[in-house]
Amino acid sequence: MFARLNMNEKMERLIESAAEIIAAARRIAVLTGAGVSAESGVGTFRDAQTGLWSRFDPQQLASQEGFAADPGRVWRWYMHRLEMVERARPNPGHAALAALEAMTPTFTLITQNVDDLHERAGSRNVLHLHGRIERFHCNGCGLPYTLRMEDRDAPMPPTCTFCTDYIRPSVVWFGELLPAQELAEAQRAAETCDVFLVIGTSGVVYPAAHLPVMAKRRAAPIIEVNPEESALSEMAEIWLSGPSGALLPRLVEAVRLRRAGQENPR
Ligand code: BV8
Ligand code: ZN
Repeated sequence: MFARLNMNEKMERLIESAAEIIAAARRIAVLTGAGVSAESGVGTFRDAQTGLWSRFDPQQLASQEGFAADPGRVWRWYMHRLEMVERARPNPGHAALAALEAMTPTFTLITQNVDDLHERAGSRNVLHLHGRIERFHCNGCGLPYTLRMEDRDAPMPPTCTFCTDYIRPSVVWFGELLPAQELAEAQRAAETCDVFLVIGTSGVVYPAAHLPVMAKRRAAPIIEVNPEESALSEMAEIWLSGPSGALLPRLVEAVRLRRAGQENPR
């Protein structure tokens, strides 16, 4: 009787049910958000606003309007976050997703995160829908820019040698289009997957948050890992409520055991 089980036994049961679905899947799509990097010490997008940044709205800072209004403030915010990312190490959740990719014929990791922790954990096929914080280009002419040491604690962004406009991080700001190639590949994964995993995202930013809806519409089961309820939880077949750094390794180990069992049936 499920109700009589204690919390850990319940979680064990849910992990087993999720592992059964994932072990049977040939094509897996995953959408990650800032929550998957939280245990690496990279503040999630909405609570990256710790300390002196707490009084600013990230949605304002991550926009052309915010950059035009105060380029220095936006530049310093990104240098602060870039330093957090560079100091961070991938956590067991990132490693578990890389291990799952290695044991799955068709695996697409779609991330809203602008950090490189999935790559540093060994993930190979990563689609960055919102760009990369460690890359830069000119806000005016698009010329790529290589960050110099002196830029990191400069009060203002560097300027473009070609058109003199400000340099900005190569991330997608609110109101800006997502990279067409990555978005198309992510949509194809959502349209063809056998299971869609949603890890560590509040599910409020579009069009990324629409991807699990596309999978759900074709009856692909959605499995969510998040300590809090998100905007996507009610469409999830299974919601593993807890931190991804702790739950993903347990989930992937359960999948590995099932897959091994499938290969050499007793
Ligand atoms: C666009 C880069 C077309 C910058 C970011 C419908 C269609 C199209 C657009 C819209 C639409 N409706 C509204 C819009 C506008 C807007 C939007 O979605 N607004 C929302 C807020 C309503 N979308 C856009 O502007 C997009 N552009 O569509 O262009 C267009 C063009 C012109 C005119 C009109 C349309 C661009 C969106 C991209 C914005 N850029 N980031 C940067 O990072 O600095 S988005 C930003 O939010 C981050 O990338 C972040 O990844 C993303 C989503 O946040 P989450 O990752 O979910 O993080 P969050 O903090 O919210 O949540 C963390 C979660 O982790 C929580 O659930 C928490 O419980 C969980 N958690 C915590 N700890 C753990 C954990 N989980 C697991 N383990 C843990 N340990
Ligand atoms: Zn330029």
